[in-house]
Amino acid sequence: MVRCSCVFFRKYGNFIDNLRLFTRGGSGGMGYPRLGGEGGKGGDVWVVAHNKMTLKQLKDKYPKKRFVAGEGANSRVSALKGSKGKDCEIPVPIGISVTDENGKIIGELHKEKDRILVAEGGLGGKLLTNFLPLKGQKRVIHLDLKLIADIGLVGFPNAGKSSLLSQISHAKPAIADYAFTTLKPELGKIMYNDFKQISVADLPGLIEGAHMNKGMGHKFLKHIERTKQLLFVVDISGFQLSSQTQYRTAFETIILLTKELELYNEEVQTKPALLAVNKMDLPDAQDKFHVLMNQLQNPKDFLHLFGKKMIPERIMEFQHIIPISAITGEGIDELKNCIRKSLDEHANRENDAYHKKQLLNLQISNAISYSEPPSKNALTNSKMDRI
Ligand SMILES: Nc1nc2c(ncn2[C@@H]2O[C@H](COP(=O)(O)OP(=O)(O)OP(=O)(O)O)[C@@H](O)[C@H]2O)c(=O)[nH]1
Ligand SMILES: [Mg+2]
Repeated sequence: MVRCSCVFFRKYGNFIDNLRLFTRGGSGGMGYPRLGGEGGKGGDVWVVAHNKMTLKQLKDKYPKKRFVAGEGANSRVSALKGSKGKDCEIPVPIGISVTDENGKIIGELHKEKDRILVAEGGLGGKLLTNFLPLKGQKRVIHLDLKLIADIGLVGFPNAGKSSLLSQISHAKPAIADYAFTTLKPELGKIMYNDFKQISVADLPGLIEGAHMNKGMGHKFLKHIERTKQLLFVVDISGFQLSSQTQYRTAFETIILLTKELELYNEEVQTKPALLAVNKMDLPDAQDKFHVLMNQLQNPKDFLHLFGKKMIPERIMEFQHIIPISAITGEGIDELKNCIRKSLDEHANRENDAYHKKQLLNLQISNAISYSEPPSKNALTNSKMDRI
């Protein structure tokens, strides 16, 4: 049987968020037994993050998905120490997790030029190896992309997530009056007057049962793992996928989204969240908004409307609830301000926590040095002071 070294990838249109590659470090060079010469080490294979790279480009550029570093040079009379083989660099987008065949994480690339060694070159031949070179490390690796954004949009299909993204940023996502218009994650940037930028990830809509592979949004839930905060977008008139499925009110969609997040990964559900209640330009929207606010203020009074399995362990607490219309622009400025405020507050809290930790470490290390007898070095210094 011929084993295929081709690559598995999931494909959504032109978007690929996972790729399997073969990598091998270069072999070492031959040693020179007669003169005790040492062969060069084989080159290493690195995964390196690049700003503009995508997995699709990587796949198109290297269709064989094999990355082998150069061999170390043999030891020669003119160069007894052979030179090292050429390293091989695999350019990948920022936000990649690299795992081995067993799913063990080798490393993560969070910013431009971050690099991870994935396959080491073999040693050159030397006395220890009887002057024979060693082969490079062979490794199959998986690249898994998780977008890095400040805010992740979470909502049922058709709620107006992409419409909202196009209102608050220069992004031009597809918008249409049917479920699952957005097929792949899209990033946009909110620009503020003081040049601060906040990145927003628009994701395909989620439906109930998403964690059991219903719809397609669950495939993208991993992309909110690294966003700092969540922005729930709900349609004030609720949601109905088709005439065969149950109609859900705005409140129900919030509860069901919360449950889906919880079933996916409880940690995601603990992220700070904001709620944008969209389509406030529609008739009766104001009345429905009052009803929704009452439900959100007293959620326990309304949970009996749900089947037991649909009730989340923890009800989402929103930092801000903002009624908006992504069509007329109503509430958009306020939403932008709330997003900014919420992220700034979060950053301040993280900063405070960091400083407190630093202070604590300092106090601990001071306490340790007070309780320790003075070191030899300290004695020498004090002696020197006297001299
Ligand atoms: N009346 C009104 N319609 C809106 C508003 N926002 C979005 N829509 C409409 O709602 C429909 C769905 O909008 P999208 O932005 O594509 O919704 P989505 O949440 O991105 O949908 P998916 O990509 O399928 O998950 C489109 O026909 C929009 O024009 C709004 O504030 N008011
Ligand atoms: Mg969309």
